[in-house]
Parts: sequence; structure tokens; C-alpha cells
Amino acid sequence: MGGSISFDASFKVWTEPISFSVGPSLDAPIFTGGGLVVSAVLISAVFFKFFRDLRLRPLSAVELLPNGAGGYEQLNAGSSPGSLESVGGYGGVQPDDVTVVIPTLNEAEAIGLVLDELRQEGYRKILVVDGYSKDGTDKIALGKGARVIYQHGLGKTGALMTAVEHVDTPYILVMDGDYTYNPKDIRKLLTHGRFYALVMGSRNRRYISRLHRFGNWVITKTFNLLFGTGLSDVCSGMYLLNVNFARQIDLRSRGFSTEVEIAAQAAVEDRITQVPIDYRRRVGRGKLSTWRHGFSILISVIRLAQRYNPILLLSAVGASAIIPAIIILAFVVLRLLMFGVWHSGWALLGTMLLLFSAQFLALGTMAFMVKRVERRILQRIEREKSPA
Ligand SMILES: Nc1nc2c(ncn2[C@@H]2O[C@H](COP(=O)(O)OP(=O)(O)OP(=O)(O)O)[C@@H](O)[C@H]2O)c(=O)[nH]1
Ligand SMILES: [Mg+2]
Repeated sequence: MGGSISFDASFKVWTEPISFSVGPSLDAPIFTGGGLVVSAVLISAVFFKFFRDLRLRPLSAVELLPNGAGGYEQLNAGSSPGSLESVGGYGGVQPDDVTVVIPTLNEAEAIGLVLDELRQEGYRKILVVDGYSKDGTDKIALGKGARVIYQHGLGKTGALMTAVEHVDTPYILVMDGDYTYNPKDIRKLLTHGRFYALVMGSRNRRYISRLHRFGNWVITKTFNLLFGTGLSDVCSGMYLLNVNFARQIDLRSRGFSTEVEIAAQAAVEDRITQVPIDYRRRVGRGKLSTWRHGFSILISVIRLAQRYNPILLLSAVGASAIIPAIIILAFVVLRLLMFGVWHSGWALLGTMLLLFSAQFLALGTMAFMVKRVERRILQRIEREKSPA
């Protein structure tokens, strides 16, 4: 035991016993002794770059326009400069090509207000999909001239599946019936509808409670990491869906993971985008239990990643070893700097964990690249099949 074998003047293989308390001072230049701190810093720098590169910038409408350049001019062709159309945009989907779908369950207090606002904004095709409300929501909606059907299946997912079977327009705009969404924002979504399977409204956070905001943040970040998107609100209840896309998606969630389930499938095809929208205080009582539903949506995100992006999920799990690695290495460095005590065993364990997670990150990055190429190819095929 002890001593070291020399390969050349500057590199030695470490043969000291590993110590998890105060250990001997080791002298191989890269992996042990003070050099370990340098190698940990170098590996961390590589990590930092991986994480930065992993965030995929969402494609802009300009990039996705058929035949490339000239996006916004093309989008607004025909509208006079500076007019509302050139800003808000019916260069995109026309209001008559959209059915506004409102899932409702006991929204008697709000539904009338929502339908009035929609009419004022000029939306004529409105479909209320009711989950067998007991407070007369269906009658109020009928009284306001909306089409009302009763859903099959469970929760909002069941409502959406039912809606898709009954619409005769190429697009559907889904919005909650609790007065939280402003119909004035629908135009923003329509502008981009032609180029995406799913346009999500990303909510202004003012009237979302802190707890919901936090849950939403965790779900959205996890979604972005596992699907390579840059969304800011994946749980929004207002979104525009291309009906052909909606008909071929596989909705399996029982109830409330509808939005993440749709977003996952649109993200896999790289046909998802978002626009900022308003969010108001709800009228009437909410139906969700924050913890139970929040947790079940998070589990759905992971399940969906396993189905659609398994390698990225695996590598994200492997790469999470970076957390204990950083804690262990920080402990080693602090002890070294503050007390001059060197823990060789912990240092080695920390570095090994760091290397382990670096390998998973590398795998994740490769999986991500391959997926991106696949998406681009699918997108091009899709575009060539149906030019604008
Ligand atoms: N058809 C149908 N609609 C539902 C069902 N559950 C909820 N909804 C409707 O779905 C929309 C969203 O539900 P909310 O209770 O507002 O849930 P949320 O917006 O996530 O939560 P809050 O923050 O409490 O508003 C509302 O219009 C509900 O009436 C259901 O089982 N079937
Ligand atoms: Mg709501």
C-alpha cells in the first residue's frame, strides 16, 4: 500500500487507500489533491454549457412560414399598415373557422358572462361541453344561444374528446368557462394558428395564487426540460388547436392533464407555440385540489416523457446526480479552504458522481439533437404535403 506508480514525469496513478475522513495529501496532478478542485471546476463548466444549449429556442412564426423568409409581411398581406389587423391579425385563422369550446362543470355564475363577451367579440360558433352540471349551467348556456352537448369520458379530457367529435371547423379554441380568460386575447392565438398545431395562451400571473404559481412553474420547467420546449405556462386553459391534429392525438389522461398531454404531442412534432394573454379572477368556485391535481399533472408530464422522449427522460434522471455531486464537492472545497482539511474519499466520490452525470447529460444532448433533426424532417414533410 502507499506509494505511486509513475507513467511519466507529470502523471501518477493514485494507489492510496480511499479515506472518507481526513486523508493523506495526494499528488497526482489532475484527479487528486488540489488538482481535483480544478478538474471539478472544468467539468462544471462543461455542464453549464450543456444546460444552456439544452434550452431550445422556440421557432418563430417567420421561420416556420412555408417557403421561408418574409414571414410577417406575408402574414399580414392585405391589411393596411398600422391597422388593427396588421397588429392583431386575421392574416391567420378567421373567426368563422373556429369553434370556441368551453368545458363546464357547475359554472352557472360565470357562463353567461363568458358567452356575452364572446358574442361581443364576434365569435358565433360556440360549443359548451358540459360535464352534467347540477346548477343549471347547461340551461343558461342554451338561453344565451350556445350549442350545448354533454360529454362522455372523464374531466376536461373527456370534454375535449367529445368536442372534437362534434365540431365542423378546422380549428377549435378551448377556454375555461369560469371567466378567467378574456375573449379579446383569442385574436392573438388566431394569428399564429395556421403554422402550428397548438398555440397556447401564456397567462399573466397576477391573479394566480402563489401556490398555484409555484406548482405551475415546477410543471412547466419539468415539461420544458423533458420535451426541449421553451414554454412559460403549460397548464393554461386557453389554447387554439388544429382539429386534424386534435383528432389524431392520443388522449389517455383521466381528467385533468389534458393540456400537458396535448402540449407533449405538439412538442414532439415541434408544432407548438405560445402568446401572452390575460388572466382574471375566477367567478364561482374552483374544482381543482391544488396538491392532488398538481401532483398528478407532474406525474403525467413524466409519463408522457417516458412515452415520447424516453432517452431524454433517462438522461435527465441520470444527470440529476449532479445535485449530490455539487453538494459533496462544495463540502470538500469548503473544508479544504476553511480548515485545511482534505477529504480524499468524498472528493473522489463527488468527482465520480459529476462524471457519471456528465455522461448522462452528453447522452441527453445527443438524444435531443436526434429528436430535433427528426422533428425538422417531419415538419418539412408536413409542409410539403400541405403548402400553406
Ligand atoms: N365538461 C367538464 N368541464 C369541467 C370538468 N371539471 C372542470 N371543468 C371545467 O373546466 C374549466 C376549468 O376548471 P376549473 O375548476 O376552473 O379549474 P382551474 O381553472 O384549473 O382551477 P381554478 O384555479 O380553481 O379556476 C372550468 O370551466 C370548469 O367548469 C369536467 O369534469 N367536465
Ligand atoms: Mg379556472
